[in-house]
Amino acid sequence: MFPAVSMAESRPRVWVSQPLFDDIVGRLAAHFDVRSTGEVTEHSPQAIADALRECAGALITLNERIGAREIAAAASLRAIANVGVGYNNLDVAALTQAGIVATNTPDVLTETTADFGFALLMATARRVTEAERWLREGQWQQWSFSTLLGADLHGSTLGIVGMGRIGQGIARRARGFDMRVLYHNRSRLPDAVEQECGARYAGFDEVFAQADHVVLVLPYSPQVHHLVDAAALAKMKPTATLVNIARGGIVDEIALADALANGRLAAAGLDVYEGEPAVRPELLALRNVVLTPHIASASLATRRAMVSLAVDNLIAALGEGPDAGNPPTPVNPDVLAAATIKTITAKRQGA
Ligand code: 8YV
Repeated sequence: MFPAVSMAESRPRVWVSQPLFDDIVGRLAAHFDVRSTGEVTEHSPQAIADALRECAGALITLNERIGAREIAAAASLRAIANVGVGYNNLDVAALTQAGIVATNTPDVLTETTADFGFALLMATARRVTEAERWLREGQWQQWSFSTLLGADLHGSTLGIVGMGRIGQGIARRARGFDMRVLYHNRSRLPDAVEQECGARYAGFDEVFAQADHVVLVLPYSPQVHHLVDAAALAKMKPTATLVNIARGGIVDEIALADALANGRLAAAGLDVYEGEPAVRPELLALRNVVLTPHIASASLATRRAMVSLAVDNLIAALGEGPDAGNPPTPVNPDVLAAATIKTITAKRQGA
């Protein structure tokens, strides 16, 4: 089922869950017996558990959810390298408890994702995709001076919820558009960073009430599930736009579709959905929502950089290569010391 890239049976086995970039993933073959899926595959939890059973490590994407059930029979599993900065597909507590290192791919995607957040914001506020559909449908003959009127970005107030690296990148871009930037975050940023971003800290309610455009860039956790619900949407100006490039579960999509359908919100731009790859029919039916298929980090250079970082992480987390024992971007660094000991022991025992 899994064609082997390398057949060196004595070496630790790793699983690559999806086709990524062969030339980059090929670096794993210098250290490991690599099993890869070969084609884009929707893996069931059982298939993931089966694939992990004999593995020391895995290179996976956001489409693979890995928790206690998937690792239960994976006695030799020591590292999971996620290709993505967000890692809500991983049960980090379960991995940590099992002494398995988890890694992600921050930084390399920051600017590309901020670019896309801005692109989606502009497309949403200025109704770009709706206008293209209108033109292709041959409606230009019906043009009037008030056709497809949108909202300005320049001079408006931008609200950013989640002011990590990507949120800060969006704020820096907003300066070029003379926008006033309010942000809400778990903690307030140092003054110097606020100044560099030209952003002012505000409460969640204030951001939602004052912003002409709100962009969501916060990490998903159960605590922020449906953070943007009917009550939050009701605080927004009816002329406002909402953009989500974080995770679908942060927004109550039914409440959003209702607000968009009933003129309580002007428009939304969504790159992420609660039931990906499914998109709710209520959203698909609306004209005033721009829908993209989770592509915020999808520039060629950045996707390659993400895979490269994930490969570096996996090699190092499994005790190989120049950074053996020190993967560049672990998400549960606490297990690293213990995992290093486990790796050395396993190596000594010839596992
Ligand atoms: C995805 C992302 O990784 O990094 C993240 O957290 O959401 C994206 O960069 C990418 O779209 C592949 O699913």
